[in-house]
Amino acid sequence: MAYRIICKSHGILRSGATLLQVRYLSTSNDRLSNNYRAVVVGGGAGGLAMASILGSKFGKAQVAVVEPSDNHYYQPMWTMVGGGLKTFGQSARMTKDVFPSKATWIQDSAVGFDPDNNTVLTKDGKQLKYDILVVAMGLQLRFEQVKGLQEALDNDPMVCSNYSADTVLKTFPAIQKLEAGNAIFTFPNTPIKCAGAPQKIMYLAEHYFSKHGKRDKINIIYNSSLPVIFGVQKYANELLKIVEKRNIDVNFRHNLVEVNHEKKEAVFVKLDSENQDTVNFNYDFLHVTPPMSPPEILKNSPIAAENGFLSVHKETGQHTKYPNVFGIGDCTDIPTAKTAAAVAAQSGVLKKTIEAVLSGKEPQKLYDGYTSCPLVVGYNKCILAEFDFNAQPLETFPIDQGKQRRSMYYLKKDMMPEFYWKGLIKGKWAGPGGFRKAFRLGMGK
Ligand code: FAD
Ligand code: UQ1
Repeated sequence: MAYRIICKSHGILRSGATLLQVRYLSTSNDRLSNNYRAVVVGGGAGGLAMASILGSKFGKAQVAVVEPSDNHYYQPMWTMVGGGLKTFGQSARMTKDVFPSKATWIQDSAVGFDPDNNTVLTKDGKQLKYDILVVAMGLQLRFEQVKGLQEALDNDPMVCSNYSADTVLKTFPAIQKLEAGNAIFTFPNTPIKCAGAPQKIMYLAEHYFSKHGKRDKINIIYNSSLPVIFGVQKYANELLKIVEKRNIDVNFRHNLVEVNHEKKEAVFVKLDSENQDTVNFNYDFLHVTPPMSPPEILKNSPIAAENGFLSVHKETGQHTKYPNVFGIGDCTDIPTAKTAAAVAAQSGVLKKTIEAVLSGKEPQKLYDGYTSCPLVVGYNKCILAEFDFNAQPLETFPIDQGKQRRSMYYLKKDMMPEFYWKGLIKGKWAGPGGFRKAFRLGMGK
């Protein structure tokens, strides 16, 4: 045996986190028996950020990342790919090229969690033992939950979705091809990542149709399961003005349940109707945001909350029951909007949580729910929404971010990819909190 972790719970702290006592019996390591100081499940935005941080902390080959995919995607760019502003290639890197040098890539999928024995099981039959576990598995796309949708995506060039690597390349050709009729954009009845993205592509499409002289022949329809256009009042007010001015039909509490591509029909349940009535829309173009869920493997595990997401303390990222388990990003039950911007802020907090917990101290740095959604509303305008757990604006810049601005558009289009590739996934970008404080000269939030 290389080393053993003694893991005991020592009560609940003010922050809600649980103290952990970790005592290494030996620090020599035995890779053959798959023992690691840290195992990270998922090598997306949060997984690579934490693997970089933990790799630097624990040293070479002490941190394993379980990630099945050959490719790593900067998903926020898919809005721009769908709008014809970036190529798909610009959003992708080979996993091996972005993987932290001090971590070990296990190209495999996690299929089970045994937190009582500090073990992750993989599809290839490995049993990975850890001192600490970081879960960063993201969300699972559930195209199959909409009847006929996968078939429509496979067969109808006018049905597209920015949400997956397999479908995002359909979006811009479909926007270009549409000459007249109904262009429908949907928002599902589940939590999703980047809750602004279903409408960002709509504004880009609307702008494209206008620029190409076909806007007056196209009806733009936004059918959302939500009762509001956006969850933060300040930005919702501006978006409502935009949809009105640009003559976009918005139908709230409309949930897509079926697509019949042969009839060019999309079926929606009216969620507020007494008998869950359905209504059919003919489409000529359909951009679908699919339902999403926590990954099945996580949902059915002892580390999941009742709703299937990883159960963590929202301010520290530490698991609510297993003190040596931590979570980051979309797969957690942290009650904020699921974005890469949130992952950035969470990575800074989780680094401090893990350091505190490993040294038997109370975590001091607490997450405020910071998240951000750059609401691209056209080919040169963006509203940079930034907010906290209470859906209150938490803006970085000393200007009114409720307004559409060209500067925020270029921040989103040209600067954010750099923040992601060179900062976030290297564990060096913990969000704009420092800038915010500097702009406020240390006053307030
Ligand atoms: P992910 O980055 O999705 O990574 C999860 C990883 O886990 C994946 O690599 C996956 O392969 C792996 N995994 C899954 N199951 C297993 C398993 N069983 N075993 C091992 N590994 C597994 N965010 C913003 O901040 N700003 C934006 O403008 C923005 N726009 C967006 C637009 C679109 C169209 C999309 C799709 C997303 C957008 N986002 C945006 C959201 C952002 O991309 C996500 O919130 C972010 O990637 C979440 O990071 P994560 O690490 O939690 O999950
Ligand atoms: C951010 O930090 C981030 O992560 C890299 C994003 O993901 C792409 C974002 O979209 C945004 C807006 C932020 C926040 C950063 C600033 C400078 C406001």
